[in-house]
Amino acid sequence: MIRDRATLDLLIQNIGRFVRERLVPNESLVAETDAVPEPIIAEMKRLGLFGLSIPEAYGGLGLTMEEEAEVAFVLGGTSPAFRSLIGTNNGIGSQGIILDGTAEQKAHYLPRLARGEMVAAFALTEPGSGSDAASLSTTAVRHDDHYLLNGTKRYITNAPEAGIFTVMARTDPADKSARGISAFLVERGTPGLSLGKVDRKMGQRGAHTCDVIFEDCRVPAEQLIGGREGVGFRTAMKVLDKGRLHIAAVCVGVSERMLSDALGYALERRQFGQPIAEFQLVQAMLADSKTEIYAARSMVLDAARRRDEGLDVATEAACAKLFASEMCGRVADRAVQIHGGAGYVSDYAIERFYRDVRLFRIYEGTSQIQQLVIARNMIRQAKP
Ligand code: COS
Repeated sequence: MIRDRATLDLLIQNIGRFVRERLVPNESLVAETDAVPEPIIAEMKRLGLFGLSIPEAYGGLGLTMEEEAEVAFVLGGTSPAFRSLIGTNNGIGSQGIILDGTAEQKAHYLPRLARGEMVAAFALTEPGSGSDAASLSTTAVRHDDHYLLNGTKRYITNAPEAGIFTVMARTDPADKSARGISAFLVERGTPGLSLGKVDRKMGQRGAHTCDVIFEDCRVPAEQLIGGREGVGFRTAMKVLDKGRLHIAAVCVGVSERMLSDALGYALERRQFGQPIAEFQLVQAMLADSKTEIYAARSMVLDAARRRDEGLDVATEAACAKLFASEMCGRVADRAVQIHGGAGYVSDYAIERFYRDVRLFRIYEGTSQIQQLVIARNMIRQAKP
């Protein structure tokens, strides 16, 4: 749902200009230094990028899913590390509070997240539990007015920057199923919370992940999301439904950028006396990429509109994430191929993008988990 086309177009124009003039020229610097420069973060805050999907009542822009998807297409036009910094505040870091938080939790955290004063992270994955998220073993044991958390969370995006963590932990040790899991808001600086060393990743330098370790971490009982035990896994799954759609939209944007770079190179690079864009085998790669991007874009927008209508889009979000992230990998591969030897050296952005986009097929649910979600939902619906 687009609430007001003219307002959205203005926002998209502003963000598009910011991407072209400020982010694209700084891509190499971010990759070299493994950090987004402070002045750029300040500009992101001023543009409202940390609060795109946080409701207006809490100081965010309150974008609908369709509007957010259109913005993500534009943000995808540059290194995914920039998007990653604002991604958790708009997505998996804040959505648990937005969807299931108490009025007090919303009022306390959302305005700060919207302003970018605080970064939020989502702590579900553990050393022993990734795709099988419901098997997590971090515990949260109630003692009077607080819980004691123990366990380790792994590969947590933005953990080094985060001021608040949405943490899924088992409150009922006797219940090994998803129903024994609850979600907590744990602030950085809480005694017993520590961070591991920053992971050295294949790509997306400038975006950081690390372990988050809880050792008798004392969390006040009012930090239980929604004040209810046993519903934390459902909260996490609902958060991921939205997150998967967002990632699918980002995949479309990044694919458009890679294709644009590949087309630019194909028009410039001459072999056998003419630009390589004139060769039909190169044209096939360009055309297949264009077609697949268009398909993914259409899927994302359709799923986003359905979500805005209040429909359950668990299946459609998984379809969009699966198709868009796999498509993005194919486009990256073709774009490197079109660049030839130049695509394998770091003078061209495509070498970096090729590594950066590999993550899209893995995080917020691997492609295989998306397949599993889609097929399971089909089977469930087909049963009488
Ligand atoms: N929305 C709301 N509730 C949901 C849901 C959704 N999309 N998906 C599942 N649930 C609920 C189920 O209804 C069930 O609730 P009840 O116990 O009340 O019936 C509960 O959650 C457990 O669901 P299910 O039985 O399907 O859980 P499984 O352990 O079998 O598997 C998968 C769930 C595999 C889909 C889940 O573990 C998953 O998504 N794994 C990937 C995790 C991931 O994406 N990690 C990335 C890290 S974050 S970057």
